Amino acid sequence: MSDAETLFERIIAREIPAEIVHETDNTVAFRDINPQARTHVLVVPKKRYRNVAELAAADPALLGEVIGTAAKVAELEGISQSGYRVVFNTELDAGQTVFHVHAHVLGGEQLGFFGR
Ligand code: D5M
Repeated sequence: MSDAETLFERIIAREIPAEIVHETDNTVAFRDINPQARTHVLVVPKKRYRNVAELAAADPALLGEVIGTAAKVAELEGISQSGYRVVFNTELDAGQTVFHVHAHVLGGEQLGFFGR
């Protein structure tokens, strides 16, 4: 990939601190620095793809692992029964700011509707 590195590679490499809540061979989950819900965790594949579309096209099994890690995080956070949302912001209109694909896992309270 020719794009510049993002800070998530540095979190994965433990070069900058983050509160890591779960890790598998291929994914890392850590708390969002600017939480938008009581529980807000990001799940990233260790291998970098720019966005979820690139990940889905290149490695659907790894996308499955990211979703599986999101579900595991929900269990660990105690929100798998009360409910949670998994979001992939994709490119600029969706507000993607870090171009290393990541799933937002949001929950721990009633979430508002979103769109505009
Ligand atoms: O989401 C990018 C998310 O990344 C955004 O919710 C803030 C979060 N972020 C940014 N820097 C950090 C660090 N250092 N630790 C943890 N979380 C961080 P996007 O979907 O691209 O808008």
